[in-house]
Amino acid sequence: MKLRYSPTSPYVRKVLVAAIETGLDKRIELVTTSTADPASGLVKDNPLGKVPALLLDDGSSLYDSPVICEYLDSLHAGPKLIPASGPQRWTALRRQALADGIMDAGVLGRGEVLRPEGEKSPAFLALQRQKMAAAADALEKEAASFGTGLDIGLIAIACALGYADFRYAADEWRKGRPALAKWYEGFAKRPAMQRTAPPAQ
Ligand SMILES: N[C@@H](CCC(=O)N[C@@H](CS)C(=O)NCC(=O)O)C(=O)O
Repeated sequence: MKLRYSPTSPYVRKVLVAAIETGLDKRIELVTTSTADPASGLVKDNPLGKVPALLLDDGSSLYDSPVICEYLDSLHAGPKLIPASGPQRWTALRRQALADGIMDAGVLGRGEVLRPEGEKSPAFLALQRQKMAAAADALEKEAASFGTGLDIGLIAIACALGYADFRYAADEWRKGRPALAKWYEGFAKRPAMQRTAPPAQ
């Protein structure tokens, strides 16, 4: 398998952490892809022109990150990252959706920051930061129940918070969210998180 990859994408990081945690990373070749470069051929693998996209050995491809994570989870015999049924399944998937929403807002906000002067919308950026803060507040309320577990929801949350550190350090998401900060401190020590940290800026 080949993974269309960018070292700064939080969605790619989620896929990589899932792959490492399930021992599948050795079967995945990383293909560094610039989404801004039409010559990369990305749209042939994902018409939306986004990473991650997973190229399967039969020539087909999968996207987006929740679909890729579910596919990877079907390939191994160990403990599943996506519980098969029951409340645990819906909690894990809801948490993944919330964390992916933090990534969505963060990536949209980042796009706004990079716009040329005169085209920036401070109100749009403020709205995205507000969404990130509201989602982090919701996570703080349930962080005490995260424990030392591992599932797709917790992986996604850690990657979203890692992205907040990477691109929105000035927002200091830990302030006023001690339970979330404590949980993240432990989770971020996992080798899979350490190996996939975004590059220093
Ligand atoms: N919902 C998608 C989001 C993927 C996404 O937005 N990736 C960004 C990189 S962080 C991207 O490729 N952006 C390029 C673009 O939107 O043209 C997923 O979960 O995989």
